[in-house]
Parts: sequence; C-alpha cells; structure tokens
Amino acid sequence: MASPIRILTAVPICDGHDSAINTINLEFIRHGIEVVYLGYHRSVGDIVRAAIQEDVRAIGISSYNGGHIEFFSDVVKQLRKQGADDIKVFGGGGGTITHADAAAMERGGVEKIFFAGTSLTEMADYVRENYGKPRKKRSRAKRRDIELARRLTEIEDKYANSKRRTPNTEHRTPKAERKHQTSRVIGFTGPGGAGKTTLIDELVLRFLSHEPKARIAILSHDPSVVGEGALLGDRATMINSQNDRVFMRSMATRGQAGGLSPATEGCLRELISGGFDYVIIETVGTGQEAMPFQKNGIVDQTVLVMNPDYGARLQLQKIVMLDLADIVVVNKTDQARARAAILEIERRLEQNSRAQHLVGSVAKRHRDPGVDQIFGLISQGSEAAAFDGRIARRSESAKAKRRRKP
Ligand code: B12
Repeated sequence: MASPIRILTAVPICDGHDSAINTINLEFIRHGIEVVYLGYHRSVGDIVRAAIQEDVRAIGISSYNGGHIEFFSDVVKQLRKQGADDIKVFGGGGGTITHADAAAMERGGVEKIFFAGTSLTEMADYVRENYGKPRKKRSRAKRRDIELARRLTEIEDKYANSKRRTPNTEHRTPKAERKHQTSRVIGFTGPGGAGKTTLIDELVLRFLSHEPKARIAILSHDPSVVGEGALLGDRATMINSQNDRVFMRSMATRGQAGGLSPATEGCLRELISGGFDYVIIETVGTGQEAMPFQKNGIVDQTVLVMNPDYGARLQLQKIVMLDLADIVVVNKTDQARARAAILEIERRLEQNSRAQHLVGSVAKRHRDPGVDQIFGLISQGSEAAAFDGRIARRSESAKAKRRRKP
C-alpha cells in the first residue's frame, strides 16, 4: 500500500478565521489524506519551514483577512528560493478572494483557488488527483533540512510499501550502538490531553535560550489506521518550536499500536546522524498498558506527563509507565485535584525501587517553575540533577503558603 498523501494547511498571519480550514481538514482526512495542520496566525517563514521539514506535497492556505495576493505569492517565492518548489500551493478564502485576485495569484504560481460554494468532496478530489501521484524525479536537495526531510519520507514510504508492520532491524539504533553519538534522546509519553505538546514547546524555548547553538529535533506522533488519513496537529500548539534551530516532523502511527510509528526508529537514526543535540520523541496519547520506549532502549530518558484527573487512586497501579519513567510530571497543577494527585503518585512511585523524579507543572504558563525543574532534569541528565520527588511537594506547599498570605 502506498503512503498516504501528506499536505500542510495553515491560516496566514493576522488571521484568526480557522473554522473553514478546520472543516476542510476533516474532509481531507476522511478521504485518506494526512494533514499536518500548522494553525492560524502563521507567517510565510513558519509555513515554508514547516512544509519543507514535513516534506509535504502541497500547502493549503485559508485566508480571510485580506493581503492574500501578496501572502500567497510570498509563500511561492520563498519555496522557490529555498529549492522546494516541488511543494505546490493552493487554497481559498470564500468571497474575500475575487476571481480577478485568483487569476493574479495563479499567474504568480499558486496552483488553484477555491471559491464560495465549492463542495468539500470537490476539494478533496482535487488534492487526490493532483498531489496523489508519485513525485517525478526530484532535483538534488540544495539544503540540509530538505535532504533530511526527504530521507524521513523514504523511510516512512518503505514501511508503507512493505507488508511487514514491525520495525525493520536495519533502522534500529540500540543505546549501546549510540554511545559515541552526541544526541540526547528524550521520550515523552502520557494520556491524551495531559499537555505533552505544550510542555515540549516550553522546554524547547528553554533549550533555545540556554544553549544558543543547540539544534533540536522533534518527532511528534498522532494516531492513524493503515492507509487512512490523519490529523497531525501538534504543530498548531507549538509556538516556540517555529524556529530555524528546530526540525520537527509529524508522524502518523499508520496502524501501529503503542504510541509510535513503525518508521520511528529509522527516522530517529537519521536525526541522530544529522547531529542534533537533542531529539525529542512525543508519542500519541497513550493508555495504561503502553511502554513505547522499552524496545531496544531507543531513548536516553523518559518523561511521563500525567493529568491530575486520572480517576481513583487504584488506577495508578495499572499505569505501566509509572514503573518505567525517569521523570513523572503532573501537569496542570493549577487544577483543584493536583495536590492529591501529587501525593498519591508520590506514594505510588515509592513502591518502585529506582530513582525517579516527580515534578508538578503548569506548562501553559510562561516561566513556570515546574517546567524549569523538568528542564534542569533533562538538560543535566536526571542522574546528575539533585532534584527528587520532594521538589514537587515543596513547591506546592510554598504556593499554598503564598496563597494563604493576605
Ligand atoms: C465565520 C466568520 C467569522 C468568525 C470566525 C470563526 C473562526 N474561528 O473561523 C468570527 C465571528 C470570529 C469572525 C471574526 C472576524 N471576522 Co469574520 N467572517 C466569518 C464569515 C461569516 C465566514 C467565513 C467562513 O468560515 N466560511 C466558511 C467556509 C467553509 O466557506 P467559504 O468562506 O465560502 O470558503 C469556500 C472556499 O473558499 C474554500 N476554502 C476556504 N478556505 C480554504 C482553504 C483551502 C486549503 C481550500 C482547499 C479551500 C478553502 O472552502 C469553501 C468551499 O465552499 C465571513 C463572511 C463570509 N460569508 O465569508 C466573515 C469575514 C471573513 N470576516 C470578516 C471580518 C472583517 C472579521 C473581523 C475582523 C471582524 C472584527 N472587526 O472583529 C474578525 C477577525 C477575526 C480574526 N481573529 O481574524 C470579513 C473579512 C473582510 C475582508 N477581508 O475584507 C468577512 C468577509 C465578513 C465581511 N463581509 O465583512 N469572522
């Protein structure tokens, strides 16, 4: 089975009209397309960088606030400038884009503009017909990130084209083999909605500001069934990661259970050889039984991100990653149940006879001290850091004291 078509969709800068693109994204997915959604209020630079890293076939832009002639043509120009003009540009904006505007945009290299009244099926059919055929022979990549992005596509395609769903040993990178490599690989997992992506984005901000030369790669996973579409939406949450020192790739699991894709290990090996200082792997939202990083020791450090609202205390006994994670984060400690959750999880971790760290955080908050602690544990390596479970409690009780002050 061939790989699904991958496209990127976005809404331009100074534009918050995302309802049209949200509907269109869902229709594309229903037609078997993998959609990397970048979100709204996105600059030309962010869109072009993301399209290159994701190695998509085309970019679909939804624009309502005007300036579309300049914006679309700048996207086309930037793609050409960077040697990525085999990524095509199309889009719409209802009645705000006139027929005359569309003609000017198409003369400037935009492939197609859709007008009000076009059916969703017509748009999905257009994508399948125009971006579904195998790419013609591609010219040599002019830039390192284009070359890397294409290699990741080749790895994903290899799995899609083969009947075997289990990871291929040819791409395995066991910890022992990686000893001489300098990349530090950190795996993030946890249930959907716990705030993994927001936390990663805040950590990336800290890496970028503390290590002015560090390059970071992110492999971010979302669920999909073999041969079907997927919404790869983590980029829409990532703000700080829209940076030239960050290479992010969104991956659909393409039928593999457990939180990762069959191609993850192969892609990880490419990123490690690419010399990134940090490689972050984010799993899909996982269940109680998941232990996504156990096989072959593919990561150096594992972080389990939890929501304070996990149900009864008994549920904690069933979460396998609580035994395995190096760092357990209780995110959203601004929620009412957080203090109880931290105490219960601390008791649960005491059952394990290994060094683990428990930290509370509110990742959505800027300069959150909990995120700073997690950054310390990751950047220094959890072995070296002098933090432990008491930190979470101490910061919680300090906060409680502050709240009591008049
Ligand atoms: C819904 C809406 C809103 C909602 C947005 C909700 C949201 N989260 O998206 C709210 C109420 C919040 C809103 C706010 C504003 N809006 Co408003 N809004 C609209 C409205 C009514 C519909 C747009 C829409 O979603 N259409 C549904 C889509 C599916 O259909 P369509 O537009 O016909 O698009 C077709 C094709 O073009 C294609 N298509 C569209 N995009 C894409 C992308 C791809 C990749 C593809 C393949 C196809 C495609 O799909 C459709 C197929 O039939 C339009 C008026 C209108 N009738 O168009 C005004 C409109 C776009 N808004 C307008 C304005 C001015 C604003 C505000 C600035 C108002 C204000 N002063 O606060 C704010 C700005 C918001 C912001 N942050 O940017 C103006 C823009 C004027 C302009 N550019 O000259 C419009 C045109 C209204 C008007 N006549 O004045 N708005």
